[in-house]
Amino acid sequence: GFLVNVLNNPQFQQGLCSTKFIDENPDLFDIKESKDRGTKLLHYIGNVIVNENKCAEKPRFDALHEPCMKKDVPVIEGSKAKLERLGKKAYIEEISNSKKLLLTDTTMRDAHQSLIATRLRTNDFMKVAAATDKYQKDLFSLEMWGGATYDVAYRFLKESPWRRLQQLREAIPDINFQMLLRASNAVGYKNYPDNVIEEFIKASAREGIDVFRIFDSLNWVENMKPSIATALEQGKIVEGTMCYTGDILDKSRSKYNLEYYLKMAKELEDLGSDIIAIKDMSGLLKPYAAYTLVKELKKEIKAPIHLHTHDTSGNGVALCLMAAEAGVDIIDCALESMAGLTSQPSLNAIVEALKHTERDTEIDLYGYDQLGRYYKDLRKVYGKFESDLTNSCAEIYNFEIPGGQYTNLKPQADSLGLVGRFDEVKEKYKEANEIVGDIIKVTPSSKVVGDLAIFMTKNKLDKENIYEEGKHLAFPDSVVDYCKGMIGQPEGGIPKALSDVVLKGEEAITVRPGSLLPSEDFDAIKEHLKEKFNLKTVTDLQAISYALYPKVYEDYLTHLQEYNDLSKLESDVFFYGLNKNEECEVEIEEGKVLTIRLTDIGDVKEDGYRTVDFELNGMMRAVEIKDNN
Ligand code: 3PY
Ligand code: ZN
Repeated sequence: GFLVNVLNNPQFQQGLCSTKFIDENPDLFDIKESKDRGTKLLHYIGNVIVNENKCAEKPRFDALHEPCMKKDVPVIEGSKAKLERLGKKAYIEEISNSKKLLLTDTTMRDAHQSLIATRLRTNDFMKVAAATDKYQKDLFSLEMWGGATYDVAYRFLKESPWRRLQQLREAIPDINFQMLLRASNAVGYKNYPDNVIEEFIKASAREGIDVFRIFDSLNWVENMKPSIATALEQGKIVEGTMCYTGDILDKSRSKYNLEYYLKMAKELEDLGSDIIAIKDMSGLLKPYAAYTLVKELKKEIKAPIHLHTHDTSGNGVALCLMAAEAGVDIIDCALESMAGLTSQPSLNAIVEALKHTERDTEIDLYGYDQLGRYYKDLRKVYGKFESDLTNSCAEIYNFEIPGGQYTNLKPQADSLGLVGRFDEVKEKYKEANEIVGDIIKVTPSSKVVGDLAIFMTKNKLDKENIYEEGKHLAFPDSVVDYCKGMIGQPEGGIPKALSDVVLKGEEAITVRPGSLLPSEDFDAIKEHLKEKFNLKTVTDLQAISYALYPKVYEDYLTHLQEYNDLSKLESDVFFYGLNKNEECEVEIEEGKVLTIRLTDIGDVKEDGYRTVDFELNGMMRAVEIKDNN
């Protein structure tokens, strides 16, 4: 059917499948197939209405603010154009010499990852892509890919992250694109074989990433070497990254002290990093500590310093200003309607705070306001993914939970039968961190601590009894992998008392996991996918996605075959379906628009199905939907 035609189309196979792809390939759709697509859409929407929205009244959303494009802004050179004109070396030097503070906008990656469970869809970004390109040229970069965006796209949005990158690249040619790469964990939760990491980085560079922020979840530099080297070979900007934890001003905590970070920064610079990033994923870097850390790094390190933080404590802007005062070169922030709390500090606030100072960003906020108003409206459509965190929490300094995890841990605990016990889980998180050896906590090491915390809460374990009681218990997979050395080596090593009780005699490794993992056979993957999904050819990008996430990727392909491409559906319909007598339009190919109206939702019948009645382009159509509630 349609999917097979699409997937076999050479243009799709080369990964050039932009929105234009369908427009340019009308031969893919004969009349029967286009009917088929209508039916599949009705099934998707029917299923959302019955099983996601549980037949409830759908919230009403106002029209989204459309950024005004009329304002004449001074024509300036975009950061990507400048990078290409000057070449990497001179471009980086210019950053080092610049008095003005440069900014990265994380709205398209970390901001929504931390606020609304990474759910923003490509369709919604594309609506403001032109405005973004016009108004945000003066940014150092847009962080718009990597981290959790990759698997969430397949898992929950049923769209391809590669297509997002391609479409945004085409629509935003002038601004540097930045991604977050978990070193040997790529955009996943475990170490992958070296050849997977290599192919993934090469493909990301080819498809449009300019800046690779590379970190290891245990700050184990050994584990960062292959990805740093590969990204450098592609000629891209590499940000060698240190994850910040602890408190360098607290002299009673000696493990992650100033010397620790200075030493690591030096190592990363020696590996050829163009920029050194401080990744404060949990918002633990306090303002005065930020000042000291940046000041000392600027003395020791030639490369520019790029600061990333989260505003969970409410100290975000303050620490950015202190870092600016100490000479930081670039800071991550987000449009104000997507900033604050577990997200990044507000870009607008930082720009205003630095006006008429030495570090003035010289950013004209007009266009940023236009974009911010769009995201403010849009965020309501994603309301159901918001956490219930409504105020800043300085308690984060005590628990050290990363921004993204902070919003996820509660639903995770709830779903595992710990409803109403989140305070306990947070206390256990702290205790679990001690048990695993006071480690850096960021994806995926944060998952080890989170899983252990939940496990301890459920099994009534504490740091006294865990070594005895644990003998009879199977620990969570993430904890077992950690003890086996499969995510790497933490500072100070893995505590023996823990690995003894967790591994129960199994062996652990101390070398880089990637050096032991057998190479992935991409040809075999392609053959497998061809056969299983009846495809003529499989692209390199598809094979990479399978190598990273076999099950998630197969589920995505199955969903695509069942419901077709849903990327043109508006997000309110994608997430909530339709109300009775509400209508939506879906452009399934250029000039071909389907109008869909919901007319009735039937009662559950004996067989567990409901009949959902629609009008499709004015014609009555009923679909049978199984009610899973
Ligand atoms: C990620 O790895 O996705 C993160 O944002 C970690 O902070
Ligand atoms: Zn972050």
